[in-house]
Amino acid sequence: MKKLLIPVLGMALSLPAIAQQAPKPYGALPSARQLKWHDTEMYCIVHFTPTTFEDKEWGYGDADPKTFNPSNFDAEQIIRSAKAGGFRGIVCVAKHHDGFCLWPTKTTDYNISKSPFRNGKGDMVRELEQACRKNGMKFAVYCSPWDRNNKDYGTDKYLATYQAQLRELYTNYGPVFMSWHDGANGGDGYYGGARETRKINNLVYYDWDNTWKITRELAPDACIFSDVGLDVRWVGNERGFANETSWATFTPTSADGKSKGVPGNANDKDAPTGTRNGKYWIPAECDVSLRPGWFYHESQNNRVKTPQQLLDLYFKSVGRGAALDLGLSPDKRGQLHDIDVASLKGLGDLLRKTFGTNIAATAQVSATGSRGKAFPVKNMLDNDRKTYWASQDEVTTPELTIAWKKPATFNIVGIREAIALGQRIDGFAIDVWQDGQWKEVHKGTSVGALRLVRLPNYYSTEKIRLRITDSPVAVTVAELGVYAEPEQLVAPVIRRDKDGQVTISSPASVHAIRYTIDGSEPTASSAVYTKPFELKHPGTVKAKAFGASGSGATESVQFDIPSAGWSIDQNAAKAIDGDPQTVWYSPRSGKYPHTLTLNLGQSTTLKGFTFLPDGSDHRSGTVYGYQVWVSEDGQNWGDPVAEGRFDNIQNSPIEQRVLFRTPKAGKYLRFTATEPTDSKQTWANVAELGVITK
Ligand code: FUL
Ligand code: CA
Repeated sequence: MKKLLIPVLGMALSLPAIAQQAPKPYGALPSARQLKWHDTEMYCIVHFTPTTFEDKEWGYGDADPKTFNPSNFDAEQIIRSAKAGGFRGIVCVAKHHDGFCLWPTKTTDYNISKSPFRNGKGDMVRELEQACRKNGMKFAVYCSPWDRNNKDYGTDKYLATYQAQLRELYTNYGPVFMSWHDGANGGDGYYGGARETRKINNLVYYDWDNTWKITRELAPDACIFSDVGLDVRWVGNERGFANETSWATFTPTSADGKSKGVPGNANDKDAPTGTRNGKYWIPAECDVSLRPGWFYHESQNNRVKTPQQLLDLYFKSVGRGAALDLGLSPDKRGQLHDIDVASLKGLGDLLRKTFGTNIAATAQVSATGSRGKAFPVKNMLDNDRKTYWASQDEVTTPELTIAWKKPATFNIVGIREAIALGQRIDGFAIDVWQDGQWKEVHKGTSVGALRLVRLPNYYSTEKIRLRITDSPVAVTVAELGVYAEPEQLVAPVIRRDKDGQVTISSPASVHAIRYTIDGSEPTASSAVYTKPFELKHPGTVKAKAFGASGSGATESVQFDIPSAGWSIDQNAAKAIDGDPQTVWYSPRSGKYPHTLTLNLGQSTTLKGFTFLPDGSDHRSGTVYGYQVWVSEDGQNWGDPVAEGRFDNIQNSPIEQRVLFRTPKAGKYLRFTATEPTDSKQTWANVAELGVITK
């Protein structure tokens, strides 16, 4: 099928019909090296340096090289685990901010030859590179510009060292598919014993124009990654997703928009979306770690992302035309922990089961406004991104219909544009044929390299329609996919807002969610959830996913009175808005204790209180010790009604329910955080504060 392009071009020359010619390219276009990068889609970045042995995230640059002593480093174990997860490449952190080089560099003594690893004869960059080549994985390098060990950091001399390090890496370990340039820059460090803070002007210090000339010269196939490209942009967060609308084109600038952007000083806030009709083709990479940190910490073994969480990130990165760069953290042995290995394998299995069969391939596909025989609909179903269907020049809102003889069940639609001709589509809609008519089930925007639409429900239907609703020029579709994700009967998520509206959703597509509000277990005859409902009094909502193959785990949430009509001091509205995702943080400069006073609007007999901490990976200032008082007038508080510690809240940041010694009536509740789980974090966070009346 790859040969198809050649006869197409031949025909275009021999036939007079203009319709047989390829559509004219539109806007900024990808280079050949970027097209190859788009094919890669998912890769991993590996952090393993003396910092691992210090249990830190940012080494200071003063660790003794002798501490870098993995007991059983195994590059193959790392690479094969990544491959089992469906990943196609590895970015090797050859030098992190601590300055320690994992290869025997000539540029500094602070390198692997001074460590006990392989008796000072080791080269970890080489071992990872060879394991990649052997296993058919692409290889790339990360070399931190910021170097907290180098005594010359901040001077021109260091720039020459950094450039020499890049030369060594490109020359000795190439070809590399990416060169990864971190924006983190300047600050305190060891700096050869100076132990001081060094600041650089990141707009000029690294002379990026000339530094990247070295990349182009010695690693012509490498996509340069940084906050500003040149080839691939940082998505602007380390949470692993692009915006739902995410353009591959981008116009980078400095943070203030006044000059040319550089790594560490760029318009990162625009990066999740990119720039429609931007100056350059600079698609996004979404970097996120498998664990909370980029480095291994034993204390985070229970916070490894699950296969389902990773699949969700896949949809929000790769499925939005970007790439997923997942951080892997070898432990002190120099291998991935069993939990990490299992999670990767779990993701790979889910991806294979979901995308292994394109249901559209067995369908009758038809299109309106087709360009002609040289761009047939079958080009969308040949699993080849270079061949494509196209519309006539004047047809900018074509429709594609996918029809089966017997109803097919699906929950995912995938669309790829022929991106070599630019990003063209501005909007699209998906319709499903139901009860003798079309029903719109989704509306979308950008497509580009890939748009995966994961619908909240499965549909069984004889036909689906993809309508392109907006495009400035003729449309191209390189691939069209319809898939059914293996049903994952995961527990639903139950939320109630401050006014008492209950919403139930499922993290994965489901056939139906059934629920109860009387505390009983949901069964196949319980009510099907279709839209939010009201629950203004205390009660327990239980919900469960029901599918073709049985039912999943029950989620149960006990609600008390809703927080409508409550008020709180310290600008802490986020602590009583009913939304666990919004979190009040006390000022970082503050000190314990931290106190919040809640006004319930009317006197109520209180039996206890509930406390929810920030549950995100980026949480800090988790409250450990507390005291609570109740008062009628907000003046006279008496003795505390509860005091103690939230056990294990650091590792398990779930809702805490505490009953008072004896119930007490009052209009006001005062919550005092008396100590944090980590004494260095002198601030407090509160995601939700509530009361128990029942
Ligand atoms: C960040 C660095 O500061 C982290 O330590 C990590 O290397 C990540 C991939 O990039 O900016
Ligand atoms: Ca194709």
